[in-house]
Amino acid sequence: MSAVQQIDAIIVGAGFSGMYQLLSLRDKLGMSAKVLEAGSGVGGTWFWNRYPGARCDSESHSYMYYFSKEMVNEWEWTERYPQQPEILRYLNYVADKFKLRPDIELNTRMQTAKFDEATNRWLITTDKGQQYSAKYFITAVGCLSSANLPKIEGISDFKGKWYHTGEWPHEGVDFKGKRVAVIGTGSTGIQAIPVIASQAAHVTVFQRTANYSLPARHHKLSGEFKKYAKEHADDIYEIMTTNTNGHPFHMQDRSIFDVSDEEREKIFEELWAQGGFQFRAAFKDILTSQEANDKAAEFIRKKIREVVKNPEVADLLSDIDHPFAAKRPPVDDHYFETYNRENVHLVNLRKTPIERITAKGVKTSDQEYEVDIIVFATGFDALTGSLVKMDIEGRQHRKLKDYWSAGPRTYLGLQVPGFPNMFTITGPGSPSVLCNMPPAIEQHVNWITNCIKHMEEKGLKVIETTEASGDYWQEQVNAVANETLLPTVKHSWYLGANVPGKPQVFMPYAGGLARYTKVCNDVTAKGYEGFQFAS
Ligand code: NA7
Repeated sequence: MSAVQQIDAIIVGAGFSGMYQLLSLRDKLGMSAKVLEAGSGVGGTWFWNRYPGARCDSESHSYMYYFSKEMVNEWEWTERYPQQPEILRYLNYVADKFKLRPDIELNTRMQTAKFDEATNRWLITTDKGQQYSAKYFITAVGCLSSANLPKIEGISDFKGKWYHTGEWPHEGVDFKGKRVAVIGTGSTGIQAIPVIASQAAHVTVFQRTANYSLPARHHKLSGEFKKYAKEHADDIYEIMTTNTNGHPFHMQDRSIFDVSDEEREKIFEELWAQGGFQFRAAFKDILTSQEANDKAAEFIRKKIREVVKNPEVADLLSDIDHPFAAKRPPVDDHYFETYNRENVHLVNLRKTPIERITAKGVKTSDQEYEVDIIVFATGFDALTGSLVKMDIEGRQHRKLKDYWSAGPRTYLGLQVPGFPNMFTITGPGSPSVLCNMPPAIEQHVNWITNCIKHMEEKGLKVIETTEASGDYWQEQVNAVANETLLPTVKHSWYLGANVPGKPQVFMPYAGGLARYTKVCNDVTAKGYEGFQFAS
């Protein structure tokens, strides 16, 4: 162990949130701060998720920071939806442009973080033997960063290779001539399957829950669009930060029943041809009224049946058991078309569940599928997984993982009762995964930075939230979720249902980014209502 280094803030994670937090504390407030990052490079989610077809479902001109006009003007995206390598290049460009690297410790995993009640400081240790004493401890670990590998019996017996999409090998995987099993048809599986099918000899897709998906209609960005996005950056950002999901378009202010059947069909057709999440934003009640949702869902099912030539396969793909967009809706590049390929076979796990992995492949209740490679596109221990995996101890030796054993409890998704001076960027209870992440991250980092500025100016030593604030916010999170169809899906990762044994609590704040931002601003205006300070 090396000597304890005194520092103002330790930040864990060098993705979108950790890098902007570092920049904000260091360059705006002139404080000392360090980022601890387990990976060998910056990028967070985009450093680890390198599976074939990995892209963002937000449009590129909205999937970026907006805090620097110079950067918005300088950086140039090439495609409508950015691919993983391009996003990683962007984040590396940001690290270089703002000279962040000297304050980022790569290949360094935070081991323990303990709040010392005598000094009101966090003692943080790393796997490299470093020790830091920091006034502020900020988690920037991402919402979808803890891979969920299902406990299917026999994985260690498998003689071929297997991979989880969220921990993809940097050298890539050669699928040429290989028989591949893909388990999982969430956003990741839906992105990866068409690309793997175009390379492999054969792909068997194991589907447990059929999924809606919207076509992306990817294309290279025209010079005209790039110019438009730069010239209208302020307007675009204004739209992104004043709507529900942080995307660069507003939800239409009309009910699905305000228009005739013919008109609705025409609107859906146009948006289907245009591609992307604009489809979801076509009517304001798609996610709040089951009857409205049924109309959108039926349109998508019809589209699946139009695209997929084999009627049995089309039935399987369109037999969807939940409302549209009540689970995270994927955006795809020729996903349903892929089932028209001769080298792709779909297995219905609802009828024939996986029994085990064998030496040769995947055994379901009715047959063994022999494969060379298994791809687990089985998602993440979302929102809380990465936080409870870390050894974080607050007041009176309260461990975060114990405190959250019945589900996450936060105030505004920003602080946890009993964990003073600790902030959680896009933590559970904030809009996070229900939102385009960069504007949600900027809002959180700006709020935290302003709060710290306030503390430093006033000479305050401690900020902490209370149990009462945690209870209050939990009620708010549940109340806004219950305004939507989101909690009606019992097998969703929004509720933690994808990880066996995880408490099932609706975790993100479903009230939308604009409404949430107003709540945070009101809290500040009322002298940080719900928080307590000590000097
Ligand atoms: P998701 O959306 O959690 O999808 C995981 C998929 O894996 C989903 O189809 C699951 O079926 C399936 N799954 C999980 N465990 C199993 C087992 N044991 N057997 C069979 N199938 C299984 O994760 P993604 O990575 O696709 O997307 C996560 C987010 O990343 C995404 O929403 C974007 O925000 C980016 P299920 O639906 O649970 O029946």
